[in-house]
Amino acid sequence: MDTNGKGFSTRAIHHGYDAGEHQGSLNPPVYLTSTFTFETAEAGGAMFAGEQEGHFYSRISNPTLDQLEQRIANLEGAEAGLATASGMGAITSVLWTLVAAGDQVIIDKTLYGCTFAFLTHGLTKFGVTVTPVDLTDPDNLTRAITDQTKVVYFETPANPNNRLVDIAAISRIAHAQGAKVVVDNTYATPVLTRPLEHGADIVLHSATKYLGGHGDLVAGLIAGSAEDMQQVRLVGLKDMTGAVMSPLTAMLILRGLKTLELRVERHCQSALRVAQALEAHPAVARVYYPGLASFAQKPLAERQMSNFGGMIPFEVVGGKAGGIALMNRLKLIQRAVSLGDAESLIQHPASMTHSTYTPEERLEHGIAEGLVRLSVGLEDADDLIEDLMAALSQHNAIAAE
Ligand code: 3LM
Repeated sequence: MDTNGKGFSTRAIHHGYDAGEHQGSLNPPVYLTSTFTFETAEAGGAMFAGEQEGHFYSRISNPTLDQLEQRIANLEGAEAGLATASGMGAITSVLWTLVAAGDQVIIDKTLYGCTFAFLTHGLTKFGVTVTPVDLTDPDNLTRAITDQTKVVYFETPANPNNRLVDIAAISRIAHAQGAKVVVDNTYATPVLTRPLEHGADIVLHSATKYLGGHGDLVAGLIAGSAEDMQQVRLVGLKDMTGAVMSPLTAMLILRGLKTLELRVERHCQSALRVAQALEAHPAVARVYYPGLASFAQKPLAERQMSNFGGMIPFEVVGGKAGGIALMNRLKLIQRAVSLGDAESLIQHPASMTHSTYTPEERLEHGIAEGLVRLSVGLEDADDLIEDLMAALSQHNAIAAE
């Protein structure tokens, strides 16, 4: 179907699929197959040599994944997409492709814990220099970038503290040195930010989160130029990580994408109300939500995002003990890592998602020990606020003791 010029949701539902080509099946068929037969032995050889197009093994390509890859590419404004088994599979497949021993990767100071661990403990074992830089000020990149810098890597908003990075400013500086810019867009989703439109080269996702949207799968997605995606497919994914998505998972994400815009609108609407209610409560010390007037980078949020997302990191009075006590008193909001699900989820980054940082690193990288992170789900905002206020009212009594 030609979805050129159509709106986001129309493209999320229809792009790249024509029921008429599949016996009228409204939804794309799921090709549950590991391998594909060759018409002739010569045809098989030609496919391996890259002289003939076609699917021959599902670690390299599969029609169901192909459908999903076209859709994410379209939604991110990219030439091509690539599906992976997890967000970490996306990150490792991209980086193993782009760097070699002797190269430098510059990363923002705040990254998801396992991404930080892969870069600082994993890649460095193979002779790659990884330099954390505070990219919230682009001038810091100008000072840190060298001829060895191959990749500048960051999240915006960053997990867990919602720090924002100016994609356009960072891309200008990186490109002047010939470095590629890779953005983890898991938090914003292409509904709120499309990094490639701001100059980034590659965008990637933990599709486990908002893109899948229902907490029932683990997956990753990548989008960028056709040339970069082909490289990542044939080097990083096929040979180095093997982190291939299952066709059943691709089907679930195609289903999730149909409601992505609707869901993200609701996540944002509820999150603003919850953030305002939290900020107004005396037992809450700080709320880091880009939609609040108190958020230091609000002008950048307004420039780079079409709304402010569903994630609320906040600190309660009483630091870490206070945060943990609050979590344990919640009745509706679930204690769990991950994010972007229908269910609201709360977790404690210092002991959970960001326990891969040392306490010193967390301090230096702006991840407070007392921070708790709320992923605002799709329940009624009134019920979420009631749950939080009930837990916080007990907090007042304890804090006063
Ligand atoms: C979490 N995050 O709770 P997978 N990039 C970002 C992420 O938040 C994540 C990944 C990549 C969480 C997972 S912690 C054990 C649970 C910004 C994951 C990695 O490989 O699909 O989990 O994506 O913050």
